[in-house]
Amino acid sequence: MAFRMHHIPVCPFSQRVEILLSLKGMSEAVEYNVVDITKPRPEFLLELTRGTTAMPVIELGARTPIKESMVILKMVEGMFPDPPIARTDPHEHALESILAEQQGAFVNAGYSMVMNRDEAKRETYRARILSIYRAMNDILVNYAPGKTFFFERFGWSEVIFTPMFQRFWFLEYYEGFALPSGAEYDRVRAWREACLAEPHAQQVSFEQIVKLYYDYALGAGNGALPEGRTRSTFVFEPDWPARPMPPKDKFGPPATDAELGLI
Ligand SMILES: N[C@@H](CCC(=O)N[C@@H](CS)C(=O)NCC(=O)O)C(=O)O
Repeated sequence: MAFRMHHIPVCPFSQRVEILLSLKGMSEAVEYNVVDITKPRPEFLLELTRGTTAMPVIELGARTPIKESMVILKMVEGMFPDPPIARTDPHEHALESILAEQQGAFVNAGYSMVMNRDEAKRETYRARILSIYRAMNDILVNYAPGKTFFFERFGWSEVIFTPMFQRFWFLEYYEGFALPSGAEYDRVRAWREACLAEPHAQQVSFEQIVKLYYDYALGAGNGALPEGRTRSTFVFEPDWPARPMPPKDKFGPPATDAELGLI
């Protein structure tokens, strides 16, 4: 069945679906509609989502549209089972799901860290994401020993986490965050690096993420405008390659529209 995906530029949740389809050799099976997050959602889209504004949402002809990336991934895997990306053996799928279950806490920790505007709380956010990295390291050590990916190739849990590893480049840039050295992180570090190198997951770049997510570092998410600005870093024009790199110091003087190359 042909379907249409409504998404916002560089949305990691939509990228999960794009990676899954690419692994299945089915990138062309989807028609993409890019939504400008800096403008109110069109009425037809709010009807599809029954009022919520988060993307992605998948339209499937006359059938009820589906939202929530994890739900969409499971549906796509079920609709297009060949080649399987999730493990087909239920026990093996349960194992990879133990790691996948960490995704909500991980997403939350990374986004709240970049958006934090209280300098005194920086360490608290750093400690929180590190504790999740350690939990992921433990899961990998215990349930996927002796490998790089969870199983022998880039699969289900890798599809789920890779877009987040890429978004969290914004932590590297705006928070100076890097995984500490040591055995508590070595396994998850190797896993993360292998995920980032996957050819089917190269939809975004470091520069693009850092430029587009500057407003998040100022505490303004989802296309909202930081104080004193008239254009969001999520606008389509001027496109990100033409803009300079934003200032790294998120607690320093905020950059203007002009300094960000937005006007
Ligand atoms: N839990 C949702 C989260 C989706 C989400 O937060 N999407 C963001 C873009 S990355 C969005 O559409 N934000 C705009 C909004 O919420 O209005 C999923 O997994 O699909």
